[in-house]
Amino acid sequence: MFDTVLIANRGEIALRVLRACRGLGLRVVMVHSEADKDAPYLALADQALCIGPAAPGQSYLNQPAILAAAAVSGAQAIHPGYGFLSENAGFVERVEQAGLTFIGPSSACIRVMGDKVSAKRAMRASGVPCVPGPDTSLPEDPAQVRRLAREIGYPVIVKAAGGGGGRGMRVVNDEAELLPALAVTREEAGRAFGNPEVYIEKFLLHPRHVEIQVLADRHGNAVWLGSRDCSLQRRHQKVIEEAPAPGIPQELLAQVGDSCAQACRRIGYSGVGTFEFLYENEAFYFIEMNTRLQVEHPVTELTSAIDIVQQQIRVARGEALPFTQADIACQGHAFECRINAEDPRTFRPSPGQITDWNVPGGWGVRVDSHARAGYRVPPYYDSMVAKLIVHGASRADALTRLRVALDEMRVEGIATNLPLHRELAADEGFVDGGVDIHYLERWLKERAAA
Ligand code: MV4
Repeated sequence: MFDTVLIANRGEIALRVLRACRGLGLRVVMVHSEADKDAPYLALADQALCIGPAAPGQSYLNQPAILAAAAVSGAQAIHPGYGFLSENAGFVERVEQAGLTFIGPSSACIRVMGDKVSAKRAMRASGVPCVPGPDTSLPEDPAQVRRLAREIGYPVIVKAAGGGGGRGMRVVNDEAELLPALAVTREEAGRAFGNPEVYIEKFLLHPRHVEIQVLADRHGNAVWLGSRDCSLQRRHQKVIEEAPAPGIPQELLAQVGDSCAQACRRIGYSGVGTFEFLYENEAFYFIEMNTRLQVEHPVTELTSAIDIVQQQIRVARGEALPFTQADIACQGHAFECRINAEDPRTFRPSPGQITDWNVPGGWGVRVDSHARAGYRVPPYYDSMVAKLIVHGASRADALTRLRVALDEMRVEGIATNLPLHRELAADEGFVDGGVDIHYLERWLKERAAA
């Protein structure tokens, strides 16, 4: 059993995980790059160790340095946060082989889900509804490929098995485009992921991005904690998330949620996880599973009243889940705005020193952030400086609270996307709920033209 956790991440999630560790009476070792040496949250750790230069490849992705930091500090467990090494099966294997606990699923489960073809096969076999298309990678034979695409019906999408999160995919509108698209995607995938395997699916034109949060222990228990809608995104970067996904029939959601929990039991999954679905015409289509804690987990925490990070650590310690599906009741509605250090119109990153920092508060308002006045946002990492999360009894209540909180929040010294969030919180389409994955990019284009 571990009593010391090494946090192999930075920024708001490093602080979020530290707080969860403290709540469980655990010691905390933080690792950091040279660029983060003055980060205020490091002072809260029992020990802080520098693991390399600013470049992520030499620090937060530096596996030997992180394993050495665990060895010298006596940490017996590693929390990866999100991004960086959180879904790296090779790293998790090394952690396991070193006799340490990885706070997350087994390397075997991460490996299955990392290959999007094997993930789809496992999910379809477990009764999770998937996008129409084979759950095998494409054969070499052009005639066979053409037949498969014709069976699905155009448009189809070619995706790399090693891709995910929007990398390595190409839409194919008709048969003439099929083989060229296939060749290019294969070539790119081989270079980018070291795996040239590709697969095809029906391309859905106007879906929403709806996801299901799951939590599973190491004793075969698994639950789902409700839905989130993350459709409001630009270039695969989510901007605002909410829980639950609005306007979805409760019985349908329960059916899909139960299929996710069942799939976890079937594959021996443990830890937290997210099933990503496309949702179109009142139907769910599985696309990918994320085997990590997600940025947007707080909206689920506020609606489920479950501390997801604490539960993640507890199940890694071998504890059984303290509740069953029948105990879980989602209450009210929550939104999360990702506050980024970026120009609100051009989206260019805007690192630098924060001169003034005023965050909102009050009932139903939560701010997860590692920043403060005087903090210098480094240019080397993602530009998120805070998450503003609000909860209300209804979607309308939560939206009102979101507007009030956004008006209160002030960040000076760097540009942020707060103006964009304020505009979106007043936008009719967003206020109505249920916009599709293309809504924000369309909205930005129209606004730029006006
Ligand atoms: C799709 C799709 C339409 N049809 N698959 C993009 C990210 C990756 N997770 C999967 N993605 C998509 N897969 C089929 N069969 C449209 C997208 C997609 C998308 C999905 C979720 C959120 C934003 C998106 C933006 C563009 C495309």
